[in-house]
Amino acid sequence: MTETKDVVIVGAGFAGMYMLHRLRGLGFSARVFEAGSGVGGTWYWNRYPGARCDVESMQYSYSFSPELQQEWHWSELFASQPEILRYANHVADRFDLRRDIQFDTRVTDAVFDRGTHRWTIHTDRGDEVSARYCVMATGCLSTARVPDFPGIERFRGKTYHTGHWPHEGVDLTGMRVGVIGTGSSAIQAIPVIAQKAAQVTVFQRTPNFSIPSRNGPMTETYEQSWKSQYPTLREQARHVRTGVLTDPNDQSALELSDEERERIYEERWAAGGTRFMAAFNDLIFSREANDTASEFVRNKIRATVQDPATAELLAPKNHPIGTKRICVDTDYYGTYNRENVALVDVRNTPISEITVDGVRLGETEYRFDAIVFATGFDAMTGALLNVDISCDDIMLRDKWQAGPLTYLGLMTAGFPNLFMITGPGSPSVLSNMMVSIEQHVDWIADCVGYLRSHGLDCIEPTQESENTWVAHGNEVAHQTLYPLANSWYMGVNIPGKPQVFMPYIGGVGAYRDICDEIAADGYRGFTLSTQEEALAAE
Ligand code: N01
Repeated sequence: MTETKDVVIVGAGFAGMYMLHRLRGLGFSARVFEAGSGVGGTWYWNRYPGARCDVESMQYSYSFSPELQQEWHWSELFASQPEILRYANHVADRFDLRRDIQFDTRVTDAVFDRGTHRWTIHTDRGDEVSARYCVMATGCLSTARVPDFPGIERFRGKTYHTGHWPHEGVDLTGMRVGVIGTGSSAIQAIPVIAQKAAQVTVFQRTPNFSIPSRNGPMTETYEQSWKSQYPTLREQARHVRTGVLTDPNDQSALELSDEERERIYEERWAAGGTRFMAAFNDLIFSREANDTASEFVRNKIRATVQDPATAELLAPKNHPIGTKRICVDTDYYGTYNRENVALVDVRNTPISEITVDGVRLGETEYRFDAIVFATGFDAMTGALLNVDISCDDIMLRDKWQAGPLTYLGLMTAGFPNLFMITGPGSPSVLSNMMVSIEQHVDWIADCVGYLRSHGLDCIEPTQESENTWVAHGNEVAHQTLYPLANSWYMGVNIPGKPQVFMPYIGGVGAYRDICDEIAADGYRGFTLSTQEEALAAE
């Protein structure tokens, strides 16, 4: 039996949940499909030891409900994964979302019919739903990736991926553990694993810059400083570059004396977190300015790690700070001073295979009881392209063969009535995801409300507007230092993936203004039509 809905939403993370809430408020019927057994998306899957958000919780939370943001209490400045998952569950209960979410169900394909202006969506559990609109709320970092190491299936011990951590937890006490990767996930996990494991060996291909979080318990005073001004602060966050209030300093790093610049870096380092990158206004634009910040952090690493050879290996030299996602940690570098932690450089001698007993590099074999793959994700496009999305017999993955093409990161030409929340071409991963999710959900909700109130039922970007947006996105990206790094922002971590800078770097505030102006201008750059008009035009 085909079920009929106004909207199908794919994913019940923070994007899918809020989308459902907004659509219900407008009187649309919606069905959410979620592959996991619960809500929370990223925070449902990434349960590795030490997992926590590196945006402060007072900012990494929904702003749409004044009651919700006043009543919820975060116990730490940076919430841990279990606490964020509790929050997601609380939201699902508070807004009675579960009755429209079908869990343990993966959407397999979605086909648009230009005759009816409807999507037909299928799932791996045999569901078939006909929907006017399809909203992909599939997340930017939800397709975990284990590199194709030969011999992986032979390993006698246990293997884990940080993005698919067992829900029952893992006891690594007394074990010899190999950790592959040194991105954000590994940098959070390694210090915690090292406290229990007998031995931790970290395999590093590219060192990352990491800033101490200075996490701590939430104080009543700090909490109230936010809650008493929430409407104002949330509004400010919506208009700053990253969607995070970081106390930006609008000075160039190059206009100060060495002493004064160093003093500012020291202050930011002591304060902790990603606000370090807001120390000066040109750190992502000027290599010379960036070098001063990069060298400051390298010196911090050298001062922290006792073994000089290990410190040099940990100090990033091949990419400017911030051009790979900056990491935020609790005692990451200090962990290398423990006797049970060792660092192995795999840049020059890559991992050749996984053996029955462990990991082999050239002639050297490292033996383990467990291997943790902290090897990242097929970011931004992976989850979207895992679904067979098609229109006019064209698959989205074929259209995007040379890289994702979108208008505003919200829609793609040739695929009407298909929305993406925080899709490629929008600020997404370069921003506070909560701010960007709310902005996209509100825009989409307003858009489908507009179509309904104007007697329309179809929206699709023109090819021209998409071309212009993609060109603009590339132009802005290349004004920064970001393309200098081999990052997942560029798709470099996935063999064969096209190398284009995927998120929009123009800033959350500027981007919001563009989206709002386009909507206010009757959805400039989109073709809006009724079924009859579309058929007549054929
Ligand atoms: O993944 P990553 P992640 N041999 O892709 C290495 C968000 N996040 O899960 O850099 C050896 O960053 C790879 O090396 P290289 C955040 O946006 C947020 O850590 O490709 N090594 C790299 O070191 C983050 O950026 C939070 O040379 C191999 C690592 O694996 C994003 O998620 C917490 C390899 C992968 O790092 C992804 O982070 C966690 C190979 N064959 C994550 N293949 C917070 O909010 C890959 N690597 C706190």
